[in-house]
Amino acid sequence: MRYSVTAGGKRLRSVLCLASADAVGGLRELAMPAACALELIHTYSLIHDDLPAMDDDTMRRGRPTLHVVSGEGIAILAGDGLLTEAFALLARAPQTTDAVMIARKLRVVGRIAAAAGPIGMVGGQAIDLHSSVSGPDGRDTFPLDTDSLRVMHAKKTGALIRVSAVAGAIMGGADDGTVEHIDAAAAELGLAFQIVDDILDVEGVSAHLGKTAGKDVAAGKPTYPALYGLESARRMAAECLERAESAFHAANLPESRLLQIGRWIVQRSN
Ligand code: GRG
Repeated sequence: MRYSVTAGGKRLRSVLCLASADAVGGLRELAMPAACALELIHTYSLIHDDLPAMDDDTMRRGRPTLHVVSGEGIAILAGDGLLTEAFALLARAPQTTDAVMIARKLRVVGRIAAAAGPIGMVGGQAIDLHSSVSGPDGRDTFPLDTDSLRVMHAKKTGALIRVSAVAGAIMGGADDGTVEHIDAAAAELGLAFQIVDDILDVEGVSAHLGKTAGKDVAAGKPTYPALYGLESARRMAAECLERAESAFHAANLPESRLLQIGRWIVQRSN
């Protein structure tokens, strides 16, 4: 667990969570347990995604993947441990007897569980696997069209990014309307992140990415550059940022770190 969590990574989900708490005028320390729990869940998903039964990768965060170093059994257990520990952390911190804070914590637990589980990340990963791997019964794969690709990404990577901003806003004490505007904006940032990740997979160098570049193309996976071309994919990411900006305006948060993070996500592909 420690090997993978301390390997680095951009900490995007944690930073989004803390920036969101800041943006709504909340105390950052109240959002810190959720920020850490989100990183634990994200790291678990990467460990399991890299397993031979899934994406089968040997390099992650600039290091050999966990199953290469410690074996598949330990990699599966490390992922299970990180996921479970994330919810233990959400339950125990911040420690409080205040009814308002307990209610915030419960909402955050429910939303993170939904985002990480079968209607979110796990479901998206299942769609991805089903579309790219023949089943044990030898049945053919089904290729994703552009709409299904969007839904798959919204669940697989978008849901956790989205809930990161939402969790920070809830722990920071935002009202329901603000939380929903932040949710809408973060959905756009999640899509932009995926589009940019696809662009970097085409253009990036493994040493810079910390993972194997060019894998999606080699595997014949439908990606945004493959479906729309590089320039259109870049434009689509920029349009996501514009829509996110409108949602932040609607939330009365026109200039916050959240928007700066959005700009950073999109600029990575330029
Ligand atoms: C195994 C249930 C289960 C889910 C796995 C997130 C995921 C689902 C798979 C990751 C596959 C992948 C490489 C998707 C592209 C976008 C993405 C999530 C990249 C990794 O996130 P970063 O770039 O990683 O934020 P760091 O290492 O910086 O934290």
